Amino acid sequence: MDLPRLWDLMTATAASAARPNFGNVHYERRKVPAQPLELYEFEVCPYCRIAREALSALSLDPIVYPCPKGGTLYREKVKREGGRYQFPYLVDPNTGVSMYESADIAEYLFREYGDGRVPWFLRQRAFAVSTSMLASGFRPSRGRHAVQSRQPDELLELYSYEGSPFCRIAREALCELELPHRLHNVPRQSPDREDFVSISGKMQVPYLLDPNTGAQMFESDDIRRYLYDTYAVGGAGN
Ligand SMILES: N[C@@H](CCC(=O)N[C@@H](CS)C(=O)NCC(=O)O)C(=O)O
Repeated sequence: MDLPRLWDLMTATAASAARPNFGNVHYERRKVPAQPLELYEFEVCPYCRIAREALSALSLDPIVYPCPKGGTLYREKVKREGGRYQFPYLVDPNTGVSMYESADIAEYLFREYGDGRVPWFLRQRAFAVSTSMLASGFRPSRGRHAVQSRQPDELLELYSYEGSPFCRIAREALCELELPHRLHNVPRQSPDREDFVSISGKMQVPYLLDPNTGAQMFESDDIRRYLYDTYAVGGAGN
């Protein structure tokens, strides 16, 4: 294993350890949204992590519109519709609700799609924010800044759950390249795991499907390289 890869794995694992297992286990889901939720966010943002953990714990599959710093594709929509650049920003086309504020998003998701009880690791606000900041601190430059990209015609699909260090590496690349994707959350005990395994052949995440090219792959390192080679202007995985 080369040094950059080792460093990636060490820092991504440290980030996961700062929020150990939060969002990695399924919580009761009372219903599945008929139309996908939309999440505007960027990976390194600690508040966005809180929203992603809530979605992951409920095995909800939002369309993620990455909004890294310097991004030109989806940030404007948030400003136009919500009134300011602030992330995370959730849109629920099923109820017509849209909102900022990670705590409100977590509360809304558990009320609308869960059993109404927000897990302690999201409810204890000071704890949630400080440990989420710590997690981001281990990989401060990944999933933060936009890299110029070609946009795919169809949404990419990523199977993931929030606390996996390998999934983080894949999500960072999607974020940096501003690639919108359907994020399929399959935490432990998720009722959606069976369907996932019937598609992928085995229970392993991250798993990327690109309907634009037919590519499908496990392995975070391969996913990052593939995304940069295919979509970064000028190519070149990093
Ligand atoms: N209280 C908000 C704080 C959100 C926040 O400060 N987000 C930062 C990113 S971490 C932001 O939107 N900054 C503006 C920008 O990135 O342009 C929450 O919990 O959602």
